[in-house]
Amino acid sequence: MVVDAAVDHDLPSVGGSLPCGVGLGEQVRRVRAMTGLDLSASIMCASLVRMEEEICSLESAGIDSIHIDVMDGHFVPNLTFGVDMVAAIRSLTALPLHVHLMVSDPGAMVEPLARAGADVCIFHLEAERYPYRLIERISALQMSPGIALNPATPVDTVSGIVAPYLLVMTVEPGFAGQRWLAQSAERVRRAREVVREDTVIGVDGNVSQENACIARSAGASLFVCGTSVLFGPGRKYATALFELREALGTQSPGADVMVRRGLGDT
Ligand code: S6P
Ligand code: MG
Repeated sequence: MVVDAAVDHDLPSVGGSLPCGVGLGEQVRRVRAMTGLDLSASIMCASLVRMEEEICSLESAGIDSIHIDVMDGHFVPNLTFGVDMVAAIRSLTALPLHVHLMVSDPGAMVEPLARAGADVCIFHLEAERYPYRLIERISALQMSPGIALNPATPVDTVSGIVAPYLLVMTVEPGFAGQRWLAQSAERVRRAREVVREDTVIGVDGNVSQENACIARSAGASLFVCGTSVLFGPGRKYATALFELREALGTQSPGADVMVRRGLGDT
């Protein structure tokens, strides 16, 4: 099945009535177009009591998108944000909002999320019996659909599904601050082989600079930045993002897969 799901979410020009209008919209758009990288801030790792300030700082530091983890205490043993938080963040920034749904009934949330202003809506394959239908519904709501895979779910299960985003979980979902699972690089490599070339593959969980580079050469281009690379005492967002972009710039995108297919330099 082919769903023409890739909604082109042009970044609106930042400014106007948005509190975080720091005028970086064009610059961010250019950098993204040049590098093809998407550094996405996992906002559950930011200071929750200073959300407006945090969003503004991330935006002025040049983050590409905001990753919002929605949990229901059922699909994962934790609770985080709901639709109202997505709407609140939408009122602060024009950056793309990626919502990662870790809930048992993702279908029940897609209309409210679209109304709240989400741009990308990622649901877990393990939670949805009818993923083809849900992808179509999300697309019809003018959001870009994405599928997330738990570490234990075989990557080949997504081979027939077409969605603009595939999020490979590199830890068990539910909490920040966990350890990268060793099979993650191989899973990204395999994902790069089984999904369409234009599907953006993301990694989520313990994305340190080192792990991001491993994932980059395996074929990932979206990096969910949490406590491992962006948030933490004494870390400056602009410096962390600059260093991560520099490190990723030295990796050949998808080099591992090219080598495996006999198309690489070596
Ligand atoms: C966890 C959630 C993630 C985390 C992020 C934390 O289930 O989906 O988005 O917030 O991975 O990053 P880190 O670097 O603390 O593991
Ligand atoms: Mg997440």
